[in-house]
Amino acid sequence: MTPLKQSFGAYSGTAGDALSGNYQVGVSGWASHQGAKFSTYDRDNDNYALGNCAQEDKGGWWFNRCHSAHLNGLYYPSGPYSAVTDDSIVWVTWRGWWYSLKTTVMKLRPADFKEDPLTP
Ligand SMILES: [Ca+2]
Repeated sequence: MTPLKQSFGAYSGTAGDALSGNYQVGVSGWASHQGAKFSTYDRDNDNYALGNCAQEDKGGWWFNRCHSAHLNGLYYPSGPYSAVTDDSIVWVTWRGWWYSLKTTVMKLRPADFKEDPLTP
């Protein structure tokens, strides 16, 4: 089965745009999650030729090489942590790679979603 590619629209919010990789010049080639396929420990669909990001970073995600955001990583109760890889729950533009977030929420909707269903 071919994994589905995800896509997302323009960022808005206060935590920074970790998904697009546009937070720093020159990193979007490996940092952007746009169009990434979902990878798991046994399904390596990322763009990292030397390994499997889902195995290294301990959770399934739409990895590139590997991530700037990873909301399915490990939870380290202390917040700041050290590990072999940045395998925690990460949103790099808010707390960096070495801070494990405590709570995240993902809200998904169809690509053809309309906020006002009466507007064509
Ligand atoms: Ca790989």
